[in-house]
Amino acid sequence: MSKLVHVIDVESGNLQSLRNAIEHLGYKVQLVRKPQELIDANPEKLILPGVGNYGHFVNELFSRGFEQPVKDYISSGKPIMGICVGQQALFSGSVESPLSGGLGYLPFKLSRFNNDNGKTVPQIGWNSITQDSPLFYGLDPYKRYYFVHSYAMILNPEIEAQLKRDGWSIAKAKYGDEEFIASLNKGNIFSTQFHPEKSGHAGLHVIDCFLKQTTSDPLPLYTDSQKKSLQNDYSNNGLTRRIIACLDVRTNDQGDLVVTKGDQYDVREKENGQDVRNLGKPVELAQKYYEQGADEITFLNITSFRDCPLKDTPMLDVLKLAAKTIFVPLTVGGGIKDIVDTDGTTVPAVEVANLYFRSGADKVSIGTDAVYAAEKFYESGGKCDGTTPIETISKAYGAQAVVISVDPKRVYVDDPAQTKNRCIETNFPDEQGRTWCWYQCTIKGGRETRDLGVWELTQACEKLGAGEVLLNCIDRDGSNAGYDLELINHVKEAVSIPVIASSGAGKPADFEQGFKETSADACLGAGLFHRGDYTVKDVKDYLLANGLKVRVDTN
Ligand code: 1PR
Repeated sequence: MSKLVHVIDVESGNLQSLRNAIEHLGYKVQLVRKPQELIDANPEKLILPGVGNYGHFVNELFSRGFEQPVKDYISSGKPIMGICVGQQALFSGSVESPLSGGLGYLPFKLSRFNNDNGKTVPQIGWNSITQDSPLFYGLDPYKRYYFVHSYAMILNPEIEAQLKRDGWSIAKAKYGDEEFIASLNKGNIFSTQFHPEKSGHAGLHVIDCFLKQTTSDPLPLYTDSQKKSLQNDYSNNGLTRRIIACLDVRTNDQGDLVVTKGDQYDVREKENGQDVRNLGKPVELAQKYYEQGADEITFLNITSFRDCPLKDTPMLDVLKLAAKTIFVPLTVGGGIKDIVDTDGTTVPAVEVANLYFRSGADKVSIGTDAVYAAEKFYESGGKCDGTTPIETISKAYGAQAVVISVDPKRVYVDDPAQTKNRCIETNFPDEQGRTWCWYQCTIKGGRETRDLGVWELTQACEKLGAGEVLLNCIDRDGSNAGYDLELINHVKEAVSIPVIASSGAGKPADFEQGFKETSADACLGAGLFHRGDYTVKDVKDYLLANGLKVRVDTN
């Protein structure tokens, strides 16, 4: 059997992770950037991966002349696998980009998920597939797969009946009250809406089955109690409770790249000559957390303001190495902005982000520049000119690739009229008994405060195209006192995109509280994992024992 896999690359996102996954399975990858290359190569197996905007992807595919060669390949009967927007491109269109037609193998249009009952859009997280007909290519209803998308082929009985008549087998998934197509199969065509290359061992197995053409693979023999704990109860719109391990990375005084961790953002030891705390090596720790079951890994370059030629940024190597063996989403933050490189060239933020995506990142997180963008948004009367990093990166790679990282501090006031920013009435008054407070945004890792509240910031950034909020809290950072639940509820009210709770988790019960007392979409921990107080698995076991579904990924 040929060990060469051809992958169509129309330069619309991160293909490095897919390449890593295929290579991990023992195959070689040949990227195909021109239609003639596809014709000349006459591949044995072809993958059509896509991320980001539907119109952008199909327009790239068509304008580069891929339509006919891909159709000819499909007619030849050789296996093809579409991934995410690569699956969507098989349909005739999407309401996301009404002017762009797809390949037309299925005569339906994709639509956007609804926001009903507080459901966040995009769907970001780990969902399961339902089994009401035989499954294919190693899909397993007791496993979880990583979905990240706002548009989907939403199902109804008529569409299902027509698909059946047309000979399509489908695997369905359910997000909130909407059922959609998670995977498709007909003859040599196979596709997934989820990202198998980011779905841990479960996803690697699906890719492996496609590459080996194992169309039907028997399910593992689960015991009844395993089935009970693994099966979806649809309590959280179908998604498991997402646990993120975060690594704050910087160079220490000896010049080594280390994972560090602060208390209220101060990362220096209180004794021992005030050294930068060294908690381990970034790639080793990330790998460890992946094996413990982390659903996502976030790397933050916390000294991004230091000058260094962009191509030598140490985080690029960290990502390249981490992405080789870690098959869950990777986020990178710190220094995602327009920069003037050390040789004087100006590099726009979208190119900085592109370098990270090409190195294996799935999302970039923007801190300081998100604050500047929101300030510009309000100064210009509630709009921007399309040039802020949030806008440029979101347009090129999709909202799901843009996280904003917020570093707020609580500020008490006697009266809400004392600030233009939105206040909350807190259950935790300050020493002076004041019960009104707002959350002030900071920049440069908490070094500078701005006259902008977290409510105002997150609303502006959502409008500009951010897809997710990483919500830190300087007051709680490193405190082990649990999350600031009032802050999380405040931001959840402000936006409809997913919100990641961060800062303060010191024990598994803090994660439970984060999920049960707020509608946080994910909970992040740092210090408790780095110090070895608890593993990610400890946290997940605790959540499961307390009635919250988590992803369990076994090899
Ligand atoms: O402004 O776009 O260059 O991004 C800089 C990024 O670096 C921002 O995301 C900012 O949050 C982060 N950052 C800057 N300085 C620090 C610091 O700690 N001195 N770290 C810093 C932020 C917060 C979380 C931490 C949680 C959980 N660290 O990453 O992981 O608070 O900690 P815990 O579980 O131990 O309580 P830009």
